[in-house]
Amino acid sequence: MPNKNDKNEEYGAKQITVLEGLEAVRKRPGMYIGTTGIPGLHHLIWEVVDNAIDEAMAGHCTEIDVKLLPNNVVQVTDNGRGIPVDIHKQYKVSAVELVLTKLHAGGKFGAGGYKVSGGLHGVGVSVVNALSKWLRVEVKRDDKIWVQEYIQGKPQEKLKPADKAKGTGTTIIFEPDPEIFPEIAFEMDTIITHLRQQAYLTKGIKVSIYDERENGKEARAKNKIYTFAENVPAYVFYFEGGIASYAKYLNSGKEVKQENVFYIEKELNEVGVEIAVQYNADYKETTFTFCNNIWNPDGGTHLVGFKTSLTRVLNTYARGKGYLKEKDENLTGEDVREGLTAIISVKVKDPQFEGQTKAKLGNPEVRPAVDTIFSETFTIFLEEHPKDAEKIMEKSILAARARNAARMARDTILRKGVLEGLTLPGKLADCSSREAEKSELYIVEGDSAGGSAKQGRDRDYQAILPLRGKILNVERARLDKILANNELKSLIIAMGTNIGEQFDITKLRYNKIIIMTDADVDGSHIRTLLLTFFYRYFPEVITTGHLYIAQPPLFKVQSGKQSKWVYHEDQLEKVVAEFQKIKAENKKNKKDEVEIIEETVGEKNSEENSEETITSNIPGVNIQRYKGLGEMNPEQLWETTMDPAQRMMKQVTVIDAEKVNEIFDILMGDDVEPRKRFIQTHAKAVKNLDI
Ligand code: 0RA
Repeated sequence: MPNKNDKNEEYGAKQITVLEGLEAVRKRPGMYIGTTGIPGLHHLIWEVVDNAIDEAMAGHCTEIDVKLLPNNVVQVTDNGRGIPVDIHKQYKVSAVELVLTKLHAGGKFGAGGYKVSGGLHGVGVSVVNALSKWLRVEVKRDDKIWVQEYIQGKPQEKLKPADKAKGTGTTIIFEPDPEIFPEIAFEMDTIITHLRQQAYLTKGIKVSIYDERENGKEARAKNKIYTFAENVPAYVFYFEGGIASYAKYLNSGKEVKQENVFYIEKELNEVGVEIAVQYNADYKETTFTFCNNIWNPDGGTHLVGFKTSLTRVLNTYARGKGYLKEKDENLTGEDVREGLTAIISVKVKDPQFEGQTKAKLGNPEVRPAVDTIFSETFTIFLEEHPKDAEKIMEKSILAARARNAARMARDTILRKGVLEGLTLPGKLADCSSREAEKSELYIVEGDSAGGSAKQGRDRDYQAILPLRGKILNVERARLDKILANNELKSLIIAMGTNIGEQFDITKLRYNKIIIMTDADVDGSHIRTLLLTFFYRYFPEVITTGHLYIAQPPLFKVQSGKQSKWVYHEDQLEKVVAEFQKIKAENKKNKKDEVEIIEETVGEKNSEENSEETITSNIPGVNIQRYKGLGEMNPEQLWETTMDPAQRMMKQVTVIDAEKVNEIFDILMGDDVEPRKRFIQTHAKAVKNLDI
């Protein structure tokens, strides 16, 4: 630990502005690391590692060690050149101190080359220093080891040589400042995932991760995957093949359609381009784009260049080799991207990111660079690997055929007017109002609940559409199949908006569309299927705020003549406690009478509905669990779930469309593995799983 009483050196005017810069970071950390929550905390590690990766990209570093130590201390060591130790002429302090105290100072010294900095992170190690309770830097250079310590960004002494040492490298040890970060809890999984990705993107780098926290052993034992020995890395990542290994990793467990992974690394007009491609037998496309090792989830100019090039090259090849005849249409971008796994990683000098989340690359020079390099080299690849080329061709042409067949089917169906002018489905109990503004459509699971809802509703403005059993999983189904499904067809007709190209939101017949399913596993499955259906085919119904999920109660708590509906697991305890209090008060007032009532109610319930009644620890307070809508009579259903004055509803929003999409893919797509993994990792969050 640094000593607070050490006399600081005299600072020149420039050095003072430097420290004011770090004060600004401490005042508004969010501006520099996004958030002071858990992601921001991990950001500190990424920042230090980024600097080591910069050294690796410049060809000077081969190993990075990341250690989690006791008391929230993190240590990152690299074998790069070491931060320069000489005194900077202008600032009159060591370069080490400048790098650690001046915002964005790192790049000043670099002899050209690409920097990770300038992207989403890339704020510089000085930000880590500013946000650390203390930080120690050790630099091996000039056969010495140089050391300096800081407290909240302020140097405690000058940089000093401490010992003799061979080789070069930098170690940064820091403890995030609890004054800045309300919670300090590093997550091994987050660190592993990020560093694995960085290792893939930096060919030949060896990244080792150690967990040496006090509770590290325990955490490792619990997770089973980490090693038990001290000083042995929990994980080591080293990928000779770089992103080619990454593509293989993404395709592991899948049937691949290409024996040889396509891989190229080349530079054109100062843009470094690295691309890996391997097709698999799925329908889905998996493309990851990076600029200077920063993931760009929204793509950008590199993605556009790649897509155009891929479509053009495969069409040229298909025509040249006779896979496509003169009369045939060109393959579309979507055709050639079915089952594609691709990694596109570019390095540019001055990266520009666009969009609200800075997730999209904007540099215009990147597009032609990627296009040219990929076109030239992928054409050669196809010529040199005719078997792989044939498989890619077969796959793309099959996709094109399926697309045409679906379009033709849809055209005929739409021409025949499957939806237009059709009378409302018989199962629909429509409301009397014709004013969409005040009308509501309840989509109800099962006929029996549908019956209760029909009886319980206000028929003036509430319509009921019962759905029988499980509806079609629309994730993989094409439009023609959806239109042939009676449950979904009824729903589309009832909504009145039509579907696909004919969709028109202004024709929506109800202001609120409310999904009402049971509070069990089946119910949540049907709800997910319906959400997928809306998300894929009626996103506008969601974005314009018309889709809702009804919230039927989970329990009824009863004591004597009083009862209360409970809608959330968390509220149960509170409500039971309330009843206990009331009961105690009643007891005080009219002791005998209450006791008699208790006994009758308790007995009656347990006889009638023995399975559903959970007797609470408090005698005379009954908790009844409601598993299905069908267990409520029409009046109860109205009172608890449908009456606008009392009901609870969740409005469905697409806050993070990407995320919803991903979860839908995982839960509804073809791959069983990710679904299993998702369910396993989220299983803990599901209380009272009802199987
Ligand atoms: C400035 C200039 C040079 C390297 C570095 C900074 C550097 C910073 C960090 C942070 C963690 N590890 C690091 N490794 C290097 C270039 C050095 C030279 O030209 O000799």
